[in-house]
Amino acid sequence: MRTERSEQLYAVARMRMPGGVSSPVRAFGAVGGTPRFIARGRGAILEDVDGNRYIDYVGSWGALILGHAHPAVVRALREAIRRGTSYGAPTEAELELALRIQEAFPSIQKIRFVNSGTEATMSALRVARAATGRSKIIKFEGGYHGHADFLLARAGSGLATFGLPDSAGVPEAWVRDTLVAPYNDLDAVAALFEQFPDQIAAVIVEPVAGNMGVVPPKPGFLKGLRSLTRRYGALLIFDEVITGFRVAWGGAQALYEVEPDLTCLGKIIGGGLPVGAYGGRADLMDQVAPAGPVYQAGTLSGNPLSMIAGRVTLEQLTPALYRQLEERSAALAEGLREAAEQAGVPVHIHRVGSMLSVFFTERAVVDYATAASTDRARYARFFHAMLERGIYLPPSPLEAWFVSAAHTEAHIERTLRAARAAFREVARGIL
Ligand code: KE4
Repeated sequence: MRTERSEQLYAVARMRMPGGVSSPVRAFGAVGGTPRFIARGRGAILEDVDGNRYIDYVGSWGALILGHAHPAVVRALREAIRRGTSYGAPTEAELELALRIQEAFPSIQKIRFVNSGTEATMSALRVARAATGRSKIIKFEGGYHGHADFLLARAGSGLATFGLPDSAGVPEAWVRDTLVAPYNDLDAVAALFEQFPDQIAAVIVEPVAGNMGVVPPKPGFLKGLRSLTRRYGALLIFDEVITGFRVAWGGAQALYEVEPDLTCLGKIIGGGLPVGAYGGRADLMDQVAPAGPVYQAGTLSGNPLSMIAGRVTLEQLTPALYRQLEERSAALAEGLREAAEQAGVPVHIHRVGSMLSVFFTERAVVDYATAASTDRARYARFFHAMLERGIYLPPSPLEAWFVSAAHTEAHIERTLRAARAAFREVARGIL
C-alpha cells in the first residue's frame, strides 16, 4: 500500500502542529505507523491522499451514523451556505433541531447548543454545581467527557490510550473535587456518597462506556446510579455524546429506561459538523444565562450549518434504519468472533447497537482496569493487518468501532474476509 503522500504531509504537519494532528488519538500513537491523510469520504468509504480506499469504522468518532457525504446532508448544506454560515443570532434551524431532539429525549425539557462534547459536559456540570450548591462530582475511571480541566482525572479515550491518568497543566486543586470510581461498581459509588453525603453535585457517566473500548453497563448499574443520586440529592448526568441517537433513537436512556436529570449530546446531532448540546429538566436549565445565573456562551453555538446538518441527519434515522444497523452490526460482531476463534486468538467482543469493540484479552472486560488488560501489541498488529486490507479501524484498542447506515452486507463480508486473515496474522505473532 503506497503511503508516500501521507508520510510527506505528516512530516511537515509534525513541524507545524503538536504531533501533526488536531486531536491526539489520530496520531496512531497506540498502533504505530503513519496516520493516513484523508482526501475524501463517501458513504462507508474513505480515500486517503495516496488514493488508498478503506471501509471506515471510525465514522469521525461516531458522528457519521449515515456515512460520509450523505446526499440529503450535502444538498441541505449546499442550499444553506448560500444564505450565510453564521449570524450570531437566533435562527429557526436551531429551534427545529431542538424540537426534534426533544421528541426523541423527553427528559430534555430545555436544551442549549454548544460546539463540542467538551463544552456540553463542562456546562452541564456547572449547572449541577449551581443547582445543588455542591462542589464534588463523581466520574468513572476510563470515562471520557472531553478535556475540561477538572474532568481529566483518569479519563478514557486518548488519555486512556496513553495511560496518562491525569493531564499535565491541570493543578491538583482543580481535580480535588473530582471523585473517580470504577465503572460498573455501584458499591464504590455508594461508598463515595457515604464519605461525602452532602457534597456531591452530580454523577456523570457514559451510560454505555465508549472510551475504554465499548463496555456496557452491568444490569442494574444505571438504575442503581439513579437511586443513589436521588437518595443523596445529587444529579445524574448521562454523557450521551456517543450513545445519543447511536444505540437507539432515544439514546441509552431509552434503551435502559433510566431518566437522567441532564443529558449531554454531540457528534450525530451535528451530522458531522461541530456541535454539542446539554439539556434536561427545565428547572435546572433555567439556571443557564440569560434565564439564570449560570454563565455559558459561544460564538458559533447553534450555527445554522451544524443545526441543519444535524436535523437532516436525524430525519433519516427511522426504525427501519435502526433495524438495518442492528442486523449489520450483529453480523459483523458474530463474524469477528468466529474469525478470532478459528484463528485461535482469544478476544472479547462487546457490542451495543452499532458501536462495538474487540478486546484482545481472555479476561471479562467490565471496567477500565480490565479493558486496559487488552493486549495492545496484538491490537496494533490486527489494526495494521486490517488497514493493509482496506479496513480503517480506530487506531486505539480503547475506542469504539462504528457501523453506519452506509455499510452494506458486502462491506461487512469484505471486512470479515480481511479479519480472518488479520486474526491469522495475530495468531502467527502469538506462536
Ligand atoms: P468533543 O469535545 O471531542 O466533541 O467531545 C468530547 C466527548 C465527550 N463525551 C464523550 C462520551 C466522548 O466520547 C467525547 C469525545 N470522544 C472522542 C473519542 N472517543 C473524540 C475523538 C477525539 O478525541 O479525537
